[in-house]
Amino acid sequence: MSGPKIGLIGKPNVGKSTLFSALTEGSAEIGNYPFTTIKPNVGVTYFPVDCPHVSLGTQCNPREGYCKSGRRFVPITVIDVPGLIEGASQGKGMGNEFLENIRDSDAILLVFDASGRTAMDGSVTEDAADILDSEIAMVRNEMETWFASKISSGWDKFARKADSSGHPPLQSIMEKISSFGVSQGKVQAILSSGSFPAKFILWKETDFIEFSRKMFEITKPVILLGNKADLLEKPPRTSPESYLVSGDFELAASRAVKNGLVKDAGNVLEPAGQLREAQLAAIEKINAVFSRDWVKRLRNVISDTVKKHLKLMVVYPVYDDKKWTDKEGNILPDAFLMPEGTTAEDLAFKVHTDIGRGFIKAINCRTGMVVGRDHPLADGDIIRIVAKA
Ligand SMILES: Nc1nc2c(ncn2[C@@H]2O[C@H](COP(=O)(O)OP(=O)(O)O)[C@@H](O)[C@H]2O)c(=O)[nH]1
Ligand SMILES: [Mg+2]
Repeated sequence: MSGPKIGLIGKPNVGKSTLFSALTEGSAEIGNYPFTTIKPNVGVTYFPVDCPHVSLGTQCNPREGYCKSGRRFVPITVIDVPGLIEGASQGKGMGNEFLENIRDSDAILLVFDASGRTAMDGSVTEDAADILDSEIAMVRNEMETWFASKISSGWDKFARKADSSGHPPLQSIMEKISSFGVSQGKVQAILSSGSFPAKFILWKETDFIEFSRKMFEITKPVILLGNKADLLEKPPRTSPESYLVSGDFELAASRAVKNGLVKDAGNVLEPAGQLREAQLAAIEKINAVFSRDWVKRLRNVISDTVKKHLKLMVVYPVYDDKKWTDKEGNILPDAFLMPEGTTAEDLAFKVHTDIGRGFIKAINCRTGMVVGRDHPLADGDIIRIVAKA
């Protein structure tokens, strides 16, 4: 699967599968009862950017994603993580296997029912505004406890060996959590952000939880997504930093676009062609919600997740610095989402390990300037890597 991965996580019935469908137009099941989604659903959504092919006066040939009217749609993987209930990290409900999806996610959209009508066990309640904060805390706690239990399993044996090995603690802990794919720099940042016992054998439950918390903070941004905004007259009095959306209306909008009934260019939908009265009324109802200033469109949540939270930028590697093509003549075949601060050498390694190893120099194809291996790239850069064959 392609691009960065975003996991949709939350208790049953908050609308994860609806949001997943709206994003991917896939076929996740939608139902008004817990555990509709038995297996994690994985799909693709797109992050649009202005495509540089426009300045060439030609059309690009994307290997992944697509390009339409000068907009390049870069793929992003979305994972619908089912069945998180209180106690899941201890194996309750469906158990904690599904939490493995967190391992794969670069960012987590913590979905909650902003209308406060879904009780903790997923059943429908009428008045539960107070549960929002505890709901968010519950989901966070389950994720953190789950990861803490992953670290602490087999700890005594690990700790005795590591403490007596004479290896640097960083090296030991890197090996312990290697399956999480956290870079050495980030593990270092986690360790120095808290006060952890110098000897591993002295680590307690609270230290594992602390490590887990910092791991999310530093490596996997958790973004609060309040769903079912269409049921609200005003924003709920919780978590001011959360995004408020309507998965139901987003799904209706994406299906209407697919059927050619509406255009969805700006914030609201525009009727396309002759529509029946009922259809026009539905569009009006959707637009009334989309145009509230405290309601966010789903695609803007994704674009904030990519830019603001994951801090990614788009870089285009090419083989020919004049024509912006690969060896086969495909124009701008790749658009990679890479972290801010990515260097020319990082890009070379992303293209291919051999290209990274054989790195000689890079060329900024817009300016024709040579850039060195440590040169940080900028958003939208088109780069030719020159490497030893
Ligand atoms: N009013 C309203 N209902 C929604 C919204 N999103 C989902 N639902 C409903 O909530 C129920 C559960 O949705 P589902 O996506 O299956 O939740 P999941 O268990 O988190 O995957 C379904 O009846 C959906 O139609 C929304 O934005 N507004
Ligand atoms: Mg579901």
